[in-house]
Amino acid sequence: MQNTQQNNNLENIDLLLIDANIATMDPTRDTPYGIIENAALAIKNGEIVWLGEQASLPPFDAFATPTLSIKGQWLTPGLIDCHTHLVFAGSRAQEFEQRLQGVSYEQIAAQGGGIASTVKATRAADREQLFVDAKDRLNTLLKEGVTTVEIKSGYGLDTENEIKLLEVARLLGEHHPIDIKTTFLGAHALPKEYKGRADEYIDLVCNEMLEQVVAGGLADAVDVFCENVGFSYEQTKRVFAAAAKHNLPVKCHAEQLSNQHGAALVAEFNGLSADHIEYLDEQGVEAMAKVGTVAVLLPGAFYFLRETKQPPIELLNQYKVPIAIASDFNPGTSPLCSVQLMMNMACTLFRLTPEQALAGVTSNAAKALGLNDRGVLKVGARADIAHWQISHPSQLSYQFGVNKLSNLWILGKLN
Ligand code: DI6
Ligand code: FE
Repeated sequence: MQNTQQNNNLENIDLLLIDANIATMDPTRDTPYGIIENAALAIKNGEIVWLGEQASLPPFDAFATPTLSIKGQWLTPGLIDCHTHLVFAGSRAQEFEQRLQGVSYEQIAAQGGGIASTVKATRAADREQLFVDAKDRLNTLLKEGVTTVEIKSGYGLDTENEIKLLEVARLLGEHHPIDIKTTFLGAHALPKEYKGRADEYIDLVCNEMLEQVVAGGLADAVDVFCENVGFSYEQTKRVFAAAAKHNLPVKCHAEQLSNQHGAALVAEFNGLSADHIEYLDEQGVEAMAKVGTVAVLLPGAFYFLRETKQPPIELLNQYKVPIAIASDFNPGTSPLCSVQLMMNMACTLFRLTPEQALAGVTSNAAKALGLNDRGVLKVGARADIAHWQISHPSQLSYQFGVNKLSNLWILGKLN
């Protein structure tokens, strides 16, 4: 038996799912996708209290137990989008047109467009507008089976507006069924009022901003955009050191457009993840492998920017670095609000297997957020469960736009 703490008392459970095929994504099971066929799963108080082959279900009172037959279809962990910039205002559709006429992302940023234009719109937006727009985006994700979403700040770029974004993200967590984790990304871009004074801006991020973020309990992690168009290695290091002082875990937008060695740096700080990583080299991979930093692939941004440099998938596999996949949902480089599309893209663009793609939005996405209570269906885990009308879990990566979600439970509650 794999699950030694299996609860064999099925009295007073909230729900028993039977006749299911379960892709547990539990790496301790030695089947692909951690599959258990002809399985059952019991939920109590928002947790999984039993799962296994139905033939070994302990006796239970069939009249008193709320039971649902999955009819031979599939259960997976609820999907996790571990990297989004989902709270923002405005649109960058015109910039998209410009880029298609040959202007590069870096050129647009240098002309004061790009992130700066979203910052302008976001600063002008009130909390209510930001909340309503973000709620719509979360609803879109919920409909495709997403149960946990990470949301970064980074379009405020001053203390008041960074706090505003994180407060809206926290409020979404209170009012939306999706569980929200927040990340402080004050070091996303240099605001125009700090032009030529990047180190002073980093002082603001490390001191005033971070102190207020911590005082308000507004962030679960800290992120930096370490890039030519973002912040240098040294500046990134200062932000990580400040985060460490406050015991906040760090992550990094690393090696997206060039190799700044941000991945090795985030690993040095025992960071949760290095994200994008198209330009990651072997030393960076090795550094991540040593401490278990997760590689977060963002195929939406790769596709939308029409990048050609592939992330080093073979090296990541060789060094057994856990790979997660996320939407990077944002108005500039990935206005693509779909985790299932990312799964398909991770397979077609980066040659991941459908099993790796599903692990990328479940078990490894949970790791990228430092969460060990979800992403895998096992006894003791949160009952965040998606029920799909599919004939095999590879179908979740194979197909896009055909919604096969039948039911979605978050903390055991049907949505
Ligand atoms: N890398 C990205 O792809 C996004 N942020 C980042 O650091 C882009 C954000 C934007 O263009 O608005
Ligand atoms: Fe991003």
